[in-house]
Amino acid sequence: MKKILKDVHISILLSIISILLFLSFTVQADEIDVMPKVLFEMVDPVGDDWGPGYYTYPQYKQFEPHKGLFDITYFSIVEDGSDYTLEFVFDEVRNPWNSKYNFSHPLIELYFDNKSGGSGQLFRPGAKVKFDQKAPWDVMLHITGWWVKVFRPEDREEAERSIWSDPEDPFDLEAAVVTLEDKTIRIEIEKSVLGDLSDAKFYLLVGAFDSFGPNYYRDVGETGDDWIFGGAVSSFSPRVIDMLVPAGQTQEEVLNVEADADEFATIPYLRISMDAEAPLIIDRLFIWFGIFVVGLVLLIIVRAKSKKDSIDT
Ligand SMILES: [Ca+2]
Ligand SMILES: [Ca+2]
Repeated sequence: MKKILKDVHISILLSIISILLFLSFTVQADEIDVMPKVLFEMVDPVGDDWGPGYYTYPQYKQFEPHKGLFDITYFSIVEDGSDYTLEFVFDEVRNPWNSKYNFSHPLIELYFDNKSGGSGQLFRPGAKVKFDQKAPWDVMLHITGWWVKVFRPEDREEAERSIWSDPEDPFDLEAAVVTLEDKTIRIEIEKSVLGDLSDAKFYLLVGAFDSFGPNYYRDVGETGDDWIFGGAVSSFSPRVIDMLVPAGQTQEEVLNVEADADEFATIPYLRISMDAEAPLIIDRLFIWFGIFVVGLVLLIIVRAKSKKDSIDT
């Protein structure tokens, strides 16, 4: 009878340890899933909304204060449950043309390479740059104060047919939640729209929105005027006003073309890497391992004690 009771105790103890172990695994795993994860963040210099370093602002009063309106200073991608949240901070945000999302000036294009294959060309040529052929893109976001659109390389032909005021535009991502808080534009997009970004490469271009401009980019001429930028040296001069570049390179070098250029400037990609998350996961592995060891030691003690008791009786 005493032996049966001891066996029951051991079984109960084993069950409790198993449940604790199980809970510790599931709780930790849930936390990892639920906690927002910063996949990428980067600051960009203030005062570089000048393309290759020498573009001049359009002069009309709706571009006052003639600085900062296209100057991205921070960008991040956060994975939060089933969404990605993109944050773009600008040095100055104004809305003289009463856009839907409360910012009138920047046109943002984000190209992601997160699959094999893809396109090495701009979706539409407005930006006048070319991509690093090592990172062909698979999905891109085209963002203005009036819309967030998502395109894939195979959408080119159909996109040509759609116009910006089309209420039935199939590329308009109406489900995207766009908010402006001070000078931060925040966009929440369902992960499934973009696909997995945890190991993606990407390009981020900032132009100036112009509803009549080439592919909505405000033009850059040799000399600027009320409505266009000045400073182009060739027909290959980019219409990119600010951008992110990887460490070791400068935007001014990347976007510069010479007067006798015969091709567009090649822009480098940035990489999203989950390396920063590794220490967190390793920490948790240590916690799990610790719990496992404690459980194992308890089990050995109980076993030894029960063995000793049975010898004693
Ligand atoms: Ca900047
Ligand atoms: Ca920049």
